[in-house]
Formats: sequence, structure tokens, C-alpha cells
Amino acid sequence: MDCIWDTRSRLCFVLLFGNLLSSFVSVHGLNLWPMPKSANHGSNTIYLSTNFQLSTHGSNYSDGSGLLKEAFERMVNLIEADHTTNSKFPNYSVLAGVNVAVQSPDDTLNFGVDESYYLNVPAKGSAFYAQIEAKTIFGALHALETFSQLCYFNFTTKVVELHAAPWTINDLPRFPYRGLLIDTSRHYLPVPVIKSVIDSMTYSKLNVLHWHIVDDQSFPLEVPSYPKLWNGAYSYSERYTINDAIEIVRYAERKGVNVLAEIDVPGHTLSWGFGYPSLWPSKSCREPLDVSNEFSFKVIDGILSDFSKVFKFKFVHLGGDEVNTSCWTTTPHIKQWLNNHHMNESDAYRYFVLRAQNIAISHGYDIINWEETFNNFGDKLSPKTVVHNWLGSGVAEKVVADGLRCIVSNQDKWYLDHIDANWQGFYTNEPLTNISNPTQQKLVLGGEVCMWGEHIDTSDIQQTIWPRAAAAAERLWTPFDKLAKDPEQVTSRLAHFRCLLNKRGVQAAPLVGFGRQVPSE
Ligand code: CP6
Repeated sequence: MDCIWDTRSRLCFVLLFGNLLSSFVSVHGLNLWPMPKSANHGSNTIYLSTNFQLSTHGSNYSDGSGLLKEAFERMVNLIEADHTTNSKFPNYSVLAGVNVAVQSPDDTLNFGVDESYYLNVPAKGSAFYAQIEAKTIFGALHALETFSQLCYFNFTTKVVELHAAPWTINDLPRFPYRGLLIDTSRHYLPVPVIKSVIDSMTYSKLNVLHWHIVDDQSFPLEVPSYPKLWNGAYSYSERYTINDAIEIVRYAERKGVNVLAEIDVPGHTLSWGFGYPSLWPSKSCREPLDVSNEFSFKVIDGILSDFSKVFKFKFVHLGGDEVNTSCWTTTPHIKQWLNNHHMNESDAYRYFVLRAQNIAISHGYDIINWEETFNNFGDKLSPKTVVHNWLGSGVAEKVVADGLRCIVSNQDKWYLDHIDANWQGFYTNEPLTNISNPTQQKLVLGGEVCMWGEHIDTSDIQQTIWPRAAAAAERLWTPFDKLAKDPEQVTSRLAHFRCLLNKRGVQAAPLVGFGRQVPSE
């Protein structure tokens, strides 16, 4: 029985009805999340061997770093195949293992890596194997996740069952960029918490962790080039060493998750000045960064130089949002500088953002900037810019019409800190709204749900992210024509996925009525 039988739900009768229905027609394995591009199945039940094996016959991938072996062992743990004590099933119905054939020997992750996979689970044979085929190891990791969602531990017979075999699944993501933002400036998040967020992302095939590292409130990350930036940490211990950052990136990449680092400039930078007060316009007016001071750009250059050794993702995020330039016009030496350079406030904002872009490009990055940069001077942005929407709907169509790339995070739908926003809104947010030209559609790289940190911390981050982020994850993964038009059609499948998250130790909240989501009456 699935745990969607949620006695805390105020709308429990709705789920109860759905659950009674689904218990009559329930076929374990039809609850895949996100839904694959194509999935065909039969009606046989097979049983996983107590000695379930990984083989790599036909693979060009050597797994020198042990990434596949590790992923396989994680998967075996998740499905509790190691709890199996029953081996009294006829050989022809016992699945001996999974064979993984990967075409590319390369295991470096980056933007646009091929994530497609083919998964076949036969219904019978003798000592038979499930077959995974993928272009890259990262497609194979998604296939193992899908395989795990086909498996059920039967507590009566004490065996892992796989229902509705044979299965043939062909799958690939609709969008290459499927992100989740975390914010470690407003509340520090310990390294193990960040790792657990990364783990949970892989369950719904999200592939970019956008790390909003620093902001006004605190500067937790060590920057070797400018070590005093760290003085802006909340406390002695609420810090990340550069080795912590390396460890987080390594951990994420081994699971197919890219880490997008952000330094938000020139606004949102108050904490930078605790170590280097000359970055503040004045002691009493402390952000944005002093545009008249060459040191501001030297520090950005130092940070991005250090970043380029740690954060290997194609993109770095340079923020650029919510810039209030009043400190620039009220501080005499900056006002003078503006006059000397014949700039007004908006000229200076543009000058700052474009200079920061050039620094990032000099370190080999493409840039992501929040949408205000596009709204104010889109025609001046580098062609290497990806515009990150957040203010509302409608900007993506303008960005791609101008030939720039875009990521969608409109706050009316995809801001997780809006705790009254329900999963249905997350599910129905369509990144390609009003974009019908195929060339322009390709410029929408995907989207991202944002878990801003002002009002959450370690104690409740996971229950605030999940299950709503999973609703967005299906929107970003599953082909448009396979997405439910009415989100209520996926309620029981999402409820099932949220229970799976719980079972795996992720504190995902119920779909309705408790904690983060108030049912709309
Ligand atoms: N911090 C930064 C934030 C926000 C943004 N940038 C934000 C603004 C409005 C809402 C939520 C978050 N907290 N650096 C905007 C991109 Cl509603």
C-alpha cells in the first residue's frame, strides 16, 4: 500500500477516493516520476536475485573512477535488494542483474551532455539481465534511477519485485537545464545538507544546483585570492572552505548534477565589505559595490579566477538583479566619478554588469544574469549571456526573439519560498509559453525552481523544496505531449513519488493540507 493514504490531509477524502480506485487498478511501476518519453510494458511479475549483479558487457566506458559501480550500489540500497532473503523463485522469473552499455568512455559532466537512455527489462529467461544503453554515463545514471522506480520490496515474501514486465523505456530530457537554487547567504546550510539536497535532486532527474553562495547577509565561502571576504561569514563556523566547495562539486558531478556558482553583483553585496570596507560606497551606504573603485573589479577578477579552478560548469551566474544605485549618487566621490565619466546611474549599472561579464568571459565562462540586465540594456549584453527570468511571465519570449538564451524561474510559479504556491502551479508553468518558432524554442535552455533562504534553514529546507520541485522537474523532463493538461491527473503519481522520497529519507511534505501548502478553498 502506498503512503498516499495521508491522514493529515484536509482533503483526505479526495485522495482516499483516488487511492481506492488506484488500489484496484494499481500496477507498481506505472508510478514513474518524471514520466519517460516512452514506456511500454507487459503484465509479468519478476523477482530480483538476492545476488543482483552489475555487468558492463558492450561498454566503452571503463568506470575508472568507480562512478557507475557506486551508482549501482546506491540503487541496490535504495530498492532494498540487500534485504532480500527469499530465493525460492523459479529461475526463469529471477532477474540476475543489470547490464550497462555506455558508448562514450568520457565521464566529464557539463552542460548539454547526452542524458538519453534505453532501458529494457525482459519478462523471463534464464539468468537474465535488464539492459541499459546510453551514450554517456550520465544517461546510464538516469536509467538506474528509472529502474529503481520499477522495483518494490514485498514485505510478505521478502523479495524485490518488478511488476508489469517486460519493460521497454526510451527516454531523454525535454530541456538540458533543470535547476534548483539554494541560498547559503541568508541561512548557512551545512555541507551534509547540501549533499542531501543533491541526492534528492537526482530522484527527479534535476541536473543543475544553482548555488547562490553569497549575498548581503553573509559571505560564507573562502576565496583564496581575497581571504578577508570570509570575514563576512555569519560566524566562525558558518563557513565553507574552498575544499568544501571542491568536495560539493565533485559529489554533485558524480551524480550527474552540475553546480552553478553565483556571485550577485553589483547589488546584494553588503557582506563583501566587512573584510574590504573600500568595496562599500561609504560606511553608512554599503551596497552596491563601489563602481568608481578599480578594486571592486580586481576582487571580482580574483573570485572568478578562483572559481574557474573549482566550478567547472560552462556557466557562472553574475546576478545583476535589484540594483539600487542610490548609494552611488549620494556618496560624493562616486557622484564626482559619474560626472567625470558622463554617466548617469543606469549607465553606471550597465558599465558594471558588462565589465563583470568580460571578466567572467576572460576566465572561460559563459554568463547567466538575472533578467533586469536584459530589461535595461539587453542589446548590450554579451552573446554569451543566458538571461535568467524571475520577475514574472513574458520575458522569455522577448529574450529569445533577440537571439539570447533564457532560463525560466518566474516567481509567480517557480519560487519555492512562496509557501502558498501549490504544486499544481509548479506543474503547469510552461517555459515555452508564446514561443512557437523552433529556433527560438531551442534558446530556452530550461528552468529552475528557487529556494531562497530568508525563511528556511536546515530544519525545513527539504520539506519546502519537495514535492513541489518534483512537479517542475516533470515539466522540464517529460515531452510536452506527455505532460498532463490537468495537473489533477498526476496527483496520485506525484503523491507516490513524494512517499518514495520519504522512504529514501527526504523530508518531502504532503501534497496538501500540512506544513508548506495550504489548500485553496
Ligand atoms: N535575493 C536575490 C533574493 C531575491 C532575488 N535576488 C528575491 C526577490 C524576490 C523574491 C524572492 C527572492 N531574495 N539576490 C531576486 C532574483 Cl519574492
